[in-house]
Amino acid sequence: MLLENTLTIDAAAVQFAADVRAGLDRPGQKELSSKYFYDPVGSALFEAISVMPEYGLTRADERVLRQHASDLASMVPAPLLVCELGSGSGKKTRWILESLCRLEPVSYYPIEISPAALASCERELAQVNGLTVVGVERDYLDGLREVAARRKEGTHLLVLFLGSTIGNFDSEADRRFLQSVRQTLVPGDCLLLGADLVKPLNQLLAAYDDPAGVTAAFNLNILARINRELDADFNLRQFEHVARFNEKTSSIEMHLRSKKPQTVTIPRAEFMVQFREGETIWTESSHKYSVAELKTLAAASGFHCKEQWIDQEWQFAESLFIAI
Ligand code: AVI
Repeated sequence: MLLENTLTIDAAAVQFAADVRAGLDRPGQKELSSKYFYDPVGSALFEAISVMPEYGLTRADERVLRQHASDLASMVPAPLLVCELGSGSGKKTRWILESLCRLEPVSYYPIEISPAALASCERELAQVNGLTVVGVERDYLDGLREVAARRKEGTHLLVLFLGSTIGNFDSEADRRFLQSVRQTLVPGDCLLLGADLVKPLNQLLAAYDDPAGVTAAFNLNILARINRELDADFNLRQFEHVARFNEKTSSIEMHLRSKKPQTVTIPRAEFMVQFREGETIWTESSHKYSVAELKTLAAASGFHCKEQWIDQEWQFAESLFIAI
């Protein structure tokens, strides 16, 4: 067992090194995948971002779920298994689960690769009456397939994909991902998708470049992580956080800009990389949807959009998709 764990950790480190090398070795735009933001430091910084006054996304997500949880509960079929892609802290999911449990007992399967996140979600939801929580330590699609395989005949699935994580997928990858989700479902199963909507530019830029520098620290931490895990020698003070809106793709892009010409060594990736002054590493895209685009996305991935609840304070949509 110990050996198996060690191998898993090593495999993740090897993958991280390979991805860092491939991303920084690209001709043209250098890239690092935003999935590598979320080590323990990055996850804590993301928690801090989500309470920043400039970043309304997380609060909007929670507000819509709280306001419309009982509407949702009345629209989904029973009996039901609930699974969530990414357990988060479990805080906002509580509203939905409590409403569902008022109607009948519910089994809830948070799917998450981080055992620490699963444990805190289980703690958060332990007191909900009528709820059984079964953590699934897998990536999203493998975990979903596993839960789908466990369901009894006649039981429907409600898949939760909240927090606008869908917006961090590469362009077109959102549709491909939802198509893969759809393939694990049967007609009548449901997907509740949380997605951030397009909003005024000044509001978006402040959300991704807050004056206290929390988002900058979140972005720079990816370089600190490469230093910690791959023995690299990035000097974080020689890079700066950049957030800009790409009108064509309707996305906020985060980059790290090199303040001067420099060379960085990454021993565990057996790699050395040079930066020109002003050159950037593209670290994240956060797509901002329109309401109509979400309906089109549903249709393109095998769903019908049955209902949309929109937060008016911070344009954010919770869409209920039904598998057709
Ligand atoms: C997790 N995800 C939806 C966040 C977003 O807004 O795209 C990640 C984030 N990046 C910067 N701030 C927050």
